[in-house]
Amino acid sequence: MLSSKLLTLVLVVQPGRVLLGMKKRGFGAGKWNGFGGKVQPGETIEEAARRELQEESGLTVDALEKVGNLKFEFVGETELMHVHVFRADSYNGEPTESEEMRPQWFDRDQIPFSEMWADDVLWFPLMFQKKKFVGYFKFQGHDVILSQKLEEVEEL
Ligand code: 6U4
Repeated sequence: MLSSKLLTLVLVVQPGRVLLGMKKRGFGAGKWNGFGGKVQPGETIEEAARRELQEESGLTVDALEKVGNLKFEFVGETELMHVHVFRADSYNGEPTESEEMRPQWFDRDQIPFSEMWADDVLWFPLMFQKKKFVGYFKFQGHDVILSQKLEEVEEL
């Protein structure tokens, strides 16, 4: 049986652009990604999403919209990663580099997918269209997807 670990991921979206962070250390270091991390005991998933966004980018948000539910299996690992994906369309503060992430705005037609997790190119278009989605990706290492399932859903 695979156990699973709860994580969050927040994409801050503005007309024509999205904020990503270069992960400087830890899991996924060297990749551009949204902001997020592990849900701590005693906090809700949304509280964790807000906390991680603030810690890693310096931003706070009023509204977070839940857009995706993604599960990742890594060959050889016994723990699944269950990532709750949120989108924020407005924010407070200025993006600020943290020990973990270096934030940068990217135009929507210049997203650095080749330097991101391989699944992102598949679900970012749904996220931009405010569609909801669920997915399962089986990774070999950190760059190769061996099998995948991704579908749009009405409700999460
Ligand atoms: P700490 O607690 O800082 O040591 P760390 O090992 O750096 O944790 P953490 O908590 O930053 O990891 O969580 C990993 C982040 O990467 C979460 O926001 C989820 C995200 N993530 C993991 N796999 C992903 C994938 N395949 N695609 C994606 N995001 C992924 O877009």
